[in-house]
This record gives sequence, structure tokens and C-alpha cells, in this order.
Amino acid sequence: MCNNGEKCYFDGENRKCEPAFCVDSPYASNAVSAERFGLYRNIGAAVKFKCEQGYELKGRPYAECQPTGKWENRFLCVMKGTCSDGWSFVSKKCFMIVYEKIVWEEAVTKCEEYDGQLAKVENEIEDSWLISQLTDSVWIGLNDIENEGQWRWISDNSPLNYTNWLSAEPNGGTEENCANYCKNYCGKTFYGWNDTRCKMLLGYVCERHPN
Ligand SMILES: [Ca+2]
Ligand SMILES: [Ca+2]
Repeated sequence: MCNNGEKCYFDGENRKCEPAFCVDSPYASNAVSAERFGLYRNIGAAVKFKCEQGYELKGRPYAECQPTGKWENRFLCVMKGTCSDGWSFVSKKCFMIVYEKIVWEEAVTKCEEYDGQLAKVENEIEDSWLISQLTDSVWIGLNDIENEGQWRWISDNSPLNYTNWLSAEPNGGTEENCANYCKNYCGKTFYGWNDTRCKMLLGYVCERHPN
């Protein structure tokens, strides 16, 4: 006799068993079946899944019944709104502050290498969170390199909406075309934005989409 899920065949004179279908039901964490007509369990069958609310599907949304008679998932459901290690989730974005001192343009490149962009600070939540974390000056994605006085964010080329310039800033004219969070060397006791020479060596803050 073969076990449940197995089929019987003859190898010469010997009777043997091999898996014919998957006995168990496929299972995946934080996922539910997306099949409307029940399960196919035969070897090679694929069962479609979707992730529970608040989770995002990575991969192909299937569990496949293997020749071994076991299900194998082709996907993972990961929690939405989470950031990779080293990044912090704030206001629907992930931020990472880096205190390696580099010029503004290099900071743009570095953030891209991290699969992100030099940060666009677009509301008070992001702004005050960054200020609460800062221990030194950092570049942000704001610049008026192309047209003097027309400040834009490098990430999406959008003009300024929310701002947090320190008083009397920006003041550098064509000499200062890149923006940073500044405190001590701007003669302040709190952080705000300052325009400065793009060739200054400063830390930087990157942003990227949550996972
Ligand atoms: Ca300028
Ligand atoms: Ca300035």
C-alpha cells in the first residue's frame, strides 16, 4: 500500500510508490489564497496567493506542488512601510543620515548608489525628525545650480514648497547653490537650512521608498 498522496507503480516486479499530489495545503505567512475554485493539489500545480492587508508581495504569487509532494512558495509577503537596516521610517519614507564628508554632487551619487536620492524635505514631520537626529551639518537635495534663486529638489526637480531656511538665508547668490542643514557654523543654536558652496565637504541625508 502507498501512503496518502502517493501513487503505485511497478518497477520490474517490484511495486513502488511515488508522490502523486501534495497532501497538505499550501501555506505562507501573512498570505491568503487567491483561488476562487478551491485547490489543485497535483504535482506541478500552482496555487495563487495574495498578501494580507498591510503586506506587500515580493516574487511571483504562487505556491507550487513539487515532485516531492511538498508545496514550495515562490513569494514572500513583507510588511509595507518598513525600511531596510540603517534606514529610518518617517512620514512614508526611509531616511539615512551619513556623516562622511563629501561635496554635494558626490552626495547625490552616493544616495543613488544606495538605491535612493539625496533627500527632499517636504513637510514639517520630516524636517523636525531630521533635526532631532542631526549631530552635524548634512547636505539635502535642494539646489539652485541651474537658475540662480530658483531652488529645486534634485530627486524630482520640483520647486520649493515647504521651507525651513535659517533667518537671512539663502544669502550666497551665485556663490552658494547647494543647501544643507546648518547650526554652529551658521552662528545658530538650532538647525535650519542654509545655502553654501557646493564644493564644501559635508555629510548627507538620503531618502528612499519603504520596502
Ligand atoms: Ca545660489
Ligand atoms: Ca548661505
